[in-house]
Amino acid sequence: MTAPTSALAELCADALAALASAADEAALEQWRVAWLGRQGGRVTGLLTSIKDQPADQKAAFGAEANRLKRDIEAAFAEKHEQLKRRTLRELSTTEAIDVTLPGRPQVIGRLHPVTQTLRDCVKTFGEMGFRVAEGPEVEWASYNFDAMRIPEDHPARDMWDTIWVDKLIDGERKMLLRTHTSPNQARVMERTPEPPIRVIVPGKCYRQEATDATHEWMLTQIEGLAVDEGVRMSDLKGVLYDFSRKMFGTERKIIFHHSYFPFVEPGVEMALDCFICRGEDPACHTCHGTGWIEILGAGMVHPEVIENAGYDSNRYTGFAFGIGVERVALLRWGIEDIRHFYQNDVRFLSQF
Ligand code: FA5
Repeated sequence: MTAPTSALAELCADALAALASAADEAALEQWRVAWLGRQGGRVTGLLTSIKDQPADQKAAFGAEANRLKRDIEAAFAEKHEQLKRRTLRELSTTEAIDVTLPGRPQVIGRLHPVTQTLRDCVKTFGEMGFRVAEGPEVEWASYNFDAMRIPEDHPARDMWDTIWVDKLIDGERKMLLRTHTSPNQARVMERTPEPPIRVIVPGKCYRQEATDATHEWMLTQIEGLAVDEGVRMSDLKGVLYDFSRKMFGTERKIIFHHSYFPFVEPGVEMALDCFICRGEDPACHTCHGTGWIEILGAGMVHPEVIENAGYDSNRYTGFAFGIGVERVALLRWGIEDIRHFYQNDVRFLSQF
């Protein structure tokens, strides 16, 4: 740096001393405003004072002041570089990526166990020639009940505690969350001019249930319907045995009980042996001490339901079944309580 004289030399020394003590970029900025700032910067002031110098000294003072300004600016630029390099050095230790660390695992989702079971059931029936149809979850009472031979005030309506859609039509509540998939028997027949029919209808159903180990208020069912000439009860049993063997293997015990559903005659329930107590604990809360866990209701389609579809019930007969998919999932994996399925606990769900 050139050696400035007297007052200029002093000012230069002060500027450089202050610059040397700027410890970080914020302090450096403060220094820049104080010394080189356009408004009130001390070096800037020095330059504007050239015009006030006596005429014979103006040129020398001006030359000296400009040289000094260039020196100070150069010192500032160097300090700025220094601080920037130091900041980068610090960041390279605090913010560095350690490429030797193992990566964070990506959590990959999977199908819910009830969905897995549903798909396996659908596949099994598909292999037996059943095609899949769908029906609405919000259903008309006329399909859910009347078409299924459950007229208003019939005690059979009390079998299901219905969740009504709170909407009045002609002063009456006529829509509900379907209590079973059976209304689709009527829906499928209605849109099929003539049998044969071999169809399954999977979907959610809703009931106002006091929940327990085998009852939820939302459940998944698969309705099955086959209508043709000469369809017999033995066909129904054959299909259900085949389904059970494929889903549960050949070792499980299966039982048919007589049961009542207004839309079939005769009606049955099919159950599997209780995997928790094997029928040996009268206090078992999964099978309620019966030794059996019911998975489906079934039977021969009532001739009146066949006739309502416009088919001749002397010519056509059919069977129908309604499987509880959550129950199938319980039995398949030995889960002791159906309520685990919908509590959304990933520790439970990730096991399947
Ligand atoms: C019915 O829903 C009839 N629609 C079944 C049917 C279809 C009979 C065709 C005849 C012909 P049920 O209410 O029993 O029947 O239910 C059928 C199956 O759904 C039961 O065997 C059970 O596996 C399952 N299920 C019923 N209620 C619940 C519930 N609250 N929680 C879980 N699963 C249930």
